[in-house]
Amino acid sequence: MRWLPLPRKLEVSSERLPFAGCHAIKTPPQADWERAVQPLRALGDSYGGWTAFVEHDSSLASEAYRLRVENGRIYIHAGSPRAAFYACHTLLQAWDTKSIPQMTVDDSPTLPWRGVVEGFYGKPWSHNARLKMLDFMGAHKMNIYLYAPKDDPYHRERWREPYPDADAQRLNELIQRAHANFIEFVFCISPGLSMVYSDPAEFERLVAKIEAVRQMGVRSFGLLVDDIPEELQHDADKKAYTSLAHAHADLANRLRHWLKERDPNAWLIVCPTFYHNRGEPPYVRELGERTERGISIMWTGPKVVSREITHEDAELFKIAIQRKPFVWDNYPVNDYEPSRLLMGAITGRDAETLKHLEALVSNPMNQAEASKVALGTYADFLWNAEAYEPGRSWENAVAHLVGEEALPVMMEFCKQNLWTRHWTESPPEVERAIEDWQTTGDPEPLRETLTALATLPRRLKQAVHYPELIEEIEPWLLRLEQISQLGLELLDAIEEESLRPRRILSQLEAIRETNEAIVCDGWIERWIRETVEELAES
Ligand code: LTM
Repeated sequence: MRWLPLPRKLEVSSERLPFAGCHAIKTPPQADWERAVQPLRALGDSYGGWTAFVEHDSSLASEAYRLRVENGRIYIHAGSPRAAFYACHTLLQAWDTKSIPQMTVDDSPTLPWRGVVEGFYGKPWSHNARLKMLDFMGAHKMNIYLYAPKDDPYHRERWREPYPDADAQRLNELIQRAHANFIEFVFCISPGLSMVYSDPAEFERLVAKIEAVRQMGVRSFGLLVDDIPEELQHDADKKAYTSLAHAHADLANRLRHWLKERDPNAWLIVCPTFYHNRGEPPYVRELGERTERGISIMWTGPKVVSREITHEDAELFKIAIQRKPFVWDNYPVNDYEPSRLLMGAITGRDAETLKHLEALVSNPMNQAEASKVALGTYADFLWNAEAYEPGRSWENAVAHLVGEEALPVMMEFCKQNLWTRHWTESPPEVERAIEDWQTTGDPEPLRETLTALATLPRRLKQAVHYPELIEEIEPWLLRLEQISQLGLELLDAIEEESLRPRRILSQLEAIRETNEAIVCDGWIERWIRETVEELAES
């Protein structure tokens, strides 16, 4: 069984029982419980006589559940409908389409809020990709999605304007899909590039935009003032406020009051202008001081892209803002280096860090499907951080994405795509093969490595039956094939003493010009250039 996330306590018998669905599912009467068992209901009725008994257990924490599978009977005790929904997904992970094992599970999450912020620059996800992402999140026990694509004009540049009807309808569909998956949908707005914070008419425009989304059933909103000028811009604001933090806190407090008057369960989350530090900037302290305690404050860790977020970092920021930070985690986002993919597991955070956080949301890549490798590992880490093992989680996330048969070849691909300038890992395997060739002069091991890389795209396309994923990673597959082939040509030319340096270098240039994707952290390109230049000189 490949658990993602790994349940906290689990006893699974080796005996499997034939199972193809339930003929009866007994739930508490409220509609939310019926929604919770939809994953089980979707299997259809079986003639095997299985019955599921789903009960609310108020002694359990809100997302905690107990699941027991016996022959013919499934018992779910859940702290809430969402917890029952998670129990159903745990059951589905144990199901191989024919049978399930007898088992007992006792489960609950490490962190209360776990999810995704679609908060990157560049091409936003398609509507369909978003719908699928919400299903993926629900199935992996993630419970919060922040809608904040920087390049949705109505989110940022044109924040004052209402969404056109077609966009509003799509937004509504997303909200309903989030609801079906027990995901908190947070609509974010970024007015900071142009808003006159002190102008009441501007506030009215902001809340008019928010009201339209509230009417669709949303109660949670994000006020994002990241990546805007670090000083007040408008004369009226300079007169009304003593600082940028003063203006942001005043706006956030007013907006929260407005929201709470309409819905006591409303939630406001603010992303500040200084969002990466250890709480040192006066802005952060002032914002913490002035914003009401119920408002959440986001943080990306000590850096914009934080390779590590330690519990000491989190504690310092927590003290500065006088509440637990809501982490906007910039991994596996690749908008700052779109030539790269980040296909690894999340590392550099641990269970101790999570103790100081209110929430953690991952900001993913422009490639929604490919992001699900890292996101699968986030789902695992955030649910059961105490047992998190990045290597195991990585394999499980890849297996969940492409299936067991394609796992080895997809892992091979992932291992060639782990680096950006902010996200360091140990060098790719090909680097060792290059070094060995340089010290021993034996071309065979390097030839073998390059051949494996050159054939990887073909092998992967044969094994992975997932058109949306293949389409997203196509430039990286092409680059892998092209550059490894050129490396092999170089090895042949050296061996045959027929090297034509200009030809190799112009081929290298042609690859670069036609395809910006970078694989293996660019090691093969560097090796080809340096080797050709050295040989041409000598
Ligand atoms: O991280 C934050 C809060 N804002 C932006 C993101 O929109 C962007 O995706 C990341 C990565 O480039 N960096 C930011 O500063």
